[in-house]
Amino acid sequence: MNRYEEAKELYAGIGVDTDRAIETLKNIPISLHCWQGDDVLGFLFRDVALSGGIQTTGNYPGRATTPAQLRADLDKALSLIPGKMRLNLHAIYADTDEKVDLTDLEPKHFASWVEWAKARGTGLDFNPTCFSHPMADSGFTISSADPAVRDFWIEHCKKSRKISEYFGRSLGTKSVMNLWFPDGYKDIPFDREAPRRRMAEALDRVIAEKLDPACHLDALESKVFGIGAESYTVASHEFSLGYAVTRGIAYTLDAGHFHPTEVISDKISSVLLYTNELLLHVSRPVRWDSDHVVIFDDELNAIADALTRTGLVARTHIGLDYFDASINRVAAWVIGTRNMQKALLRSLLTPVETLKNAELAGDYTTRLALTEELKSYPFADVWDRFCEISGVPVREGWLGEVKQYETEVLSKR
Ligand code: RNT
Ligand code: ZN
Repeated sequence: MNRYEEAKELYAGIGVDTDRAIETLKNIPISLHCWQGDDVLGFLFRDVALSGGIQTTGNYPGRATTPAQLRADLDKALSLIPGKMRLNLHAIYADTDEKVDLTDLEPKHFASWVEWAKARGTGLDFNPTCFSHPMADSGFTISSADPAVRDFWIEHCKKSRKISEYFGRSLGTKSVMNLWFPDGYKDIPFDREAPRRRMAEALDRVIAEKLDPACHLDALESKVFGIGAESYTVASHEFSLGYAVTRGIAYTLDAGHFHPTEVISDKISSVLLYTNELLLHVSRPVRWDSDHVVIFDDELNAIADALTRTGLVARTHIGLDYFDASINRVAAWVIGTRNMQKALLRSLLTPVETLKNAELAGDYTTRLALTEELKSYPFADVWDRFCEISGVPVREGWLGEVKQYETEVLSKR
């Protein structure tokens, strides 16, 4: 008997069907964030610095500087990741030689991405880019007190929705468009209300046009602080959740956007009582919103548990959001995505009914005993099997391919 067969039997003994877990995992899409490939710089503007209170640190060689390079790197990463994938694009990743500003963007500037996605059978998601632009230099975008600034960003977000809808229509799978605004104050504001009122009004203008819900979904991301916006962020948790609930859009939970000991895994079940859909930005904050590569840690497993035990995974869009420029960027994609999938699989290998019943019966002894014993069940053998049948390298087998790609391609850039 091979390792998988043995694992299958062990799990069957506690009422878990490993084949079924693999089938379920195959159909849970993970949206890969394009911006890990080039340190969130994009291609639309040259010589522009990353702003908005987010930061990449490190200068590992081989950053993608053209759409073709980024697509080659993405293809390499996708060849090493099992399961169903989507690609998450920001507006600054437009593929065009035209000199266009954010307010001029149209679907045609993303046609090459749609071709790329079609050929690979992946969906696309989208984000307006409300940072790294002179119009964001004041620290405010859509909630600015200056109507010219506000209108610029409203227009950009409206144009972005059209691009998102075009993705959804062309690919036959809804594009999730995440709205994130860095707006905030470095020091203590006098008036905390006005910017929030302006943001809500601006957002109402952005989402006023009804788009086909089969093609496009709006989501709003909250944040507690950013570099340079330490004292006040307009789109706080309460602002964003309240807005999403009252306007019937999705809320975005980013793992790094809360106080350091606060976790998003416990928020999922509450948010989805009040919104139809949820977008996750799975990330790893280390002491702050540092956007480290996602590892297989307790919080990642808790996020997976919150999704799979309840069925809430069906109403949740799982996206990744981290950017580490100090290691090989293709490896960063592969490590984080495989970890997300591993956590989902480990969670899917849980005797849900048994544990639910123990809890309902007040048998907390069984709940604790089983949960702890489960931790040493051979989920890794099921994971290896999943990689094998998905035609991607098993265990660290993928690393050699990334190293070779680095030698042959990345190091020559
Ligand atoms: C920033 C937000 C936001 C960005 C991306 C690039 O703190 O997390 O989601 O990371 O849009
Ligand atoms: Zn995010």
